[in-house]
Amino acid sequence: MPRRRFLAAATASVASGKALHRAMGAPSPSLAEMTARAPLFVSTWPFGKPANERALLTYQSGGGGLDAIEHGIQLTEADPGNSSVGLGGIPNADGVVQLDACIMSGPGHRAGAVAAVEGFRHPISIARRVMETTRHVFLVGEGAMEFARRNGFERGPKVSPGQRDAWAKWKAEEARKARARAEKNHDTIAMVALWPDGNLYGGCSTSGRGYKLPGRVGDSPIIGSGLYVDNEVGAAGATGIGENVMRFCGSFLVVEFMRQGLHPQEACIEAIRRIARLDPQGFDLSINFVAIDRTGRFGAAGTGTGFEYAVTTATSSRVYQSPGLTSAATGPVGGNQK
Ligand code: SD4
Repeated sequence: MPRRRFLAAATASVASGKALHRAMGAPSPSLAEMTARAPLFVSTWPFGKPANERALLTYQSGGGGLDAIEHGIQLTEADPGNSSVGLGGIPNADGVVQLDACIMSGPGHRAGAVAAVEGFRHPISIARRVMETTRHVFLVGEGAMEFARRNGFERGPKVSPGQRDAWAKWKAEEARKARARAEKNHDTIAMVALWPDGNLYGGCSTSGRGYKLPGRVGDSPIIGSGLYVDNEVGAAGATGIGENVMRFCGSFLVVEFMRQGLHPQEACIEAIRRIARLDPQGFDLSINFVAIDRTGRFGAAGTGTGFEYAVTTATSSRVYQSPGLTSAATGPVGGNQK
C-alpha cells in the first residue's frame, strides 16, 4: 500500500476502527484461503524478516508450527551481531549475558519458558523442551541451566568478546552514556505464526535490557506479557522495556482486544492506549506489539514513532513501519510499509 494511503488509514482509525481495518496493508484472506496456501509469520523488527524466512523454509521442508517458530528464532539467537537476542547480546551489570525466552502452542494451549540462562546458544529450544518434556511451564536461573546441561543443549560464551569490551568500558567511565545507549536497545524477537491448518504458534527470545541487574527478568519469557497465543482468537508478542509491558500483561491484553472483535492492529493500539492511561509516563514508554488473528489479519503498533516489523508469507516477505502513539497526537501517527 502506498505510504500516503496507509498514513491516511492510520489517522482515520482514530475516528473509525473500520476504516483502518479496510485500508490495512495487511492481506485479509479467509481462513479457507489461508489453509489452501501457506503460513503467515509476523515478527518484531527488521531482523524478524530473515527469521520469518527461515521459519517458512521449515514449513516448506515439512516441519511443524513449533519447529518453524524455533528455527526462525534460532537464526536470530545465533547472529553474533545482534546485541539484544542470543549470546551476542549486551550483558548484565556483572558482564554476563542472561537470556530469556518462551514458546507457546495454540493447540493444547501449551507453553514453556526459561529466564536468566547463561552460556546457552538457544534459549528458545530450552523453552520448548521445558514445554514438551516437563510438568512445568517456567524454569529460571541455575535450575534452567541444569536442565539445559542435562539435555545437552549447545553451549557458548557467557559474553561475546565485543560485548565484554563494551561492558568493561561501561563499567569504567561511560556508565551513564552506555546505559542510555543500552536502554534504547530494545530489539527482542517475538514471532507469531498462523499455520495453514488454522493453528497459531509463537515464540519470544531476548538478552533483555542491557546492563540490567543480575537476575532481572523482563516481559519476554512471561506468558501473557512478552507473548500470548490463543488458538480461538489470535497471537501477540511484545518488544520494548519489559517493565512497562509485564505490569499490564501486554500480549494477553492485545489478544483480549482481538477477542472483542478488534483488528490486530487496532488491538495493539488499544493495548498501548490502555497502558498509557494507567501509567504516569503515558505514551513516554517504550512498548511495541505485533499481532495476528486466526483469519490471517495482522498488525502492530508502538509508542513514539512506532517500530518496524516483518511479515512473511509464501509469496511475500517485507518490513512494515507500525503506527506510533505519542501524547502529542490524539491517535496513532504514521505507519507505512517498506
Ligand atoms: C526486556 N522486552 O527484557 C525485553 C527487551 C526488548 O526489544 O524487548 N527488547 O525488557
